[in-house]
Amino acid sequence: MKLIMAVIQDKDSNRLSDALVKADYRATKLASTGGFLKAGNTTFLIGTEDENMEEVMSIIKENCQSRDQLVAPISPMGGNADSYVPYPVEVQVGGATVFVLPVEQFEQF
Ligand code: 2BA
Ligand code: 2BA
Repeated sequence: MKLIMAVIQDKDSNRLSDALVKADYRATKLASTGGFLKAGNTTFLIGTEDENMEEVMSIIKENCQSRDQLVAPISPMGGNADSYVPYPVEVQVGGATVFVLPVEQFEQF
């Protein structure tokens, strides 16, 4: 068994959970925050058997898209003025950042 941890954009989270339920996969959604943008994102935990990995990965790929996002300039107040960027910078936020972990034990009580 594997545990898939997928960090995705909030905009894709309903679509992904609907697709997972439709394909009969179980998942847990956690509200999370990106360390860089400091904006909300969604982390999915999906526990599933090894043989389903490929299908789950393609469901994630199909339902999550990458987007460009503007990062607002950070005020130099109290910080280092040398690193101050006075204009918004665009970064590409990926559709999904996925980690796969082996599951040692799975119980439901
Ligand atoms: P349980 O199987 O006891 O699961 C309770 C909660 O535990 C789930 O909430 C989910 O957040 C998490 N969970 C369970 N299995 C998981 C896994 N393999 N990976 C990640 N998280 C897992 P919900 O998703 O709201 O489900 C509530 C109850 O609805 C479930 O109780 C189950 O009896 C039923 N259920 C969930 N998904 C289903 C599906 N695709 N088809 C039929 N029944 C489903
Ligand atoms: P954030 O940390 O808010 O990052 C959003 C996007 O900003 C990233 O997209 C990347 O394009 C850019 N970025 C992040 N850190 C950067 C840095 N130090 N310098 C320059 N640009 C940077 P993604 O790479 O697609 O990541 C989307 C979200 O996935 C991240 O949101 C974070 O929550 C999570 N993530 C990505 N890589 C991770 C990792 N190795 N471990 C844990 N979480 C990760």
